[in-house]
Amino acid sequence: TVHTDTVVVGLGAMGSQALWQLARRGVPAVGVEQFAPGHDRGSSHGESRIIRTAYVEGAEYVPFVRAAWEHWADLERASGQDLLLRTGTLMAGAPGSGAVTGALTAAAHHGLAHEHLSPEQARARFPHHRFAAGEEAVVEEEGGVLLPEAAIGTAVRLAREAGARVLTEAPVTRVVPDAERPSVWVGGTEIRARRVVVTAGSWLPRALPGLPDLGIRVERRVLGWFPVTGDPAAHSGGPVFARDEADGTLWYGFPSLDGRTVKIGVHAEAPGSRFAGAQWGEPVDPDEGPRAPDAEDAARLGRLAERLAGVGTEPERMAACMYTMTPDEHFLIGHRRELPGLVLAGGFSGHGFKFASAVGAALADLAQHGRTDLPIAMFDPHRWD
Ligand code: PYC
Repeated sequence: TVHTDTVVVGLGAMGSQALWQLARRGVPAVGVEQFAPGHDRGSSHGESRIIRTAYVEGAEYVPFVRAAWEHWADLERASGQDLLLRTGTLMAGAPGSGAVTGALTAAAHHGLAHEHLSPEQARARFPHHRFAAGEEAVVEEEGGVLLPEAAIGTAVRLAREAGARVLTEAPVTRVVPDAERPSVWVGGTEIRARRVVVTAGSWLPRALPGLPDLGIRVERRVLGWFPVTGDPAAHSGGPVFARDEADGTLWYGFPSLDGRTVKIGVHAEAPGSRFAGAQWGEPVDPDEGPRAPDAEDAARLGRLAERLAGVGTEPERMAACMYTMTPDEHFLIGHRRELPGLVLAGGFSGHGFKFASAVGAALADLAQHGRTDLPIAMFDPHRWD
């Protein structure tokens, strides 16, 4: 039996940050990862993630995303690595669409610097986007691209350097809740701790059989990299973007990071589309992983690539990943009374990565002190009681 203060189960986006936060505070900690940190079998691969501030999913996220910006800067300072490219954000859609009104509402509530562009202004400012008639835009400077694999690798490296023990290729076979001495089993080895943080991504319900059914659902998503055929400067210099189509499709993309390709993906399919599945997207068993991208995915994404100018419509490559959805698409961070001694974070519903730096700090606070000053009340895992 190994003894430590805190075990972190899962070293993806959230767990890697939690482990670093614990280790830098001098807390003896062990991180356990079933694959290798930065792997491509979960929800934290694909080279780029968006960070934005005028939060479309709810103005109440803004204080937390501000904390995340600070913690990302802290990780960059501590590591000497560039992990966040500041590009600004473009949100576009019809007047009254979710992306436009959500961004405007968040900006108004929190006094965020932004511009609201008419369709003519949007066209003139972003000629590398083909907007539909009437599509307007909200632009904010506080947006950018996070590098997920580098962020995870860096946090794990710093955690190790600060004294954390890291077990990789180490599937957890059991997590045993206990108010005083919870434990984690890795094969035949028991790791006993004061607290266990469970950040198992799409595997969260599987890792915690005692967790009641909260309606968590794992879904497939596909990303595509499309060749830049026009002016590479237009696609390299632009902001990250989210576009809300008239049929309800919400898709997103990045400026070119390699000068040759742009990455795009669909966040939410139009309700009722054959891609949307019964309720949301196509369900996935996390142990099997999402189906590999196919010709239908290429055609689906290619139709969106047509809405960019100077970009080919055949993807150079694609990747599949998983979203772990909660019924309200808000996160789960905190305690569950059926799981004493455990702190959990999950259900990031396809928009969590940008918060990982602040989630890590909140999890370290919860593991150490049972509470945090970070604004996570809306993510209470008991909110549906
Ligand atoms: O939260 O910005 C976001 C995002 C982009 C793609 C998926 N989620």
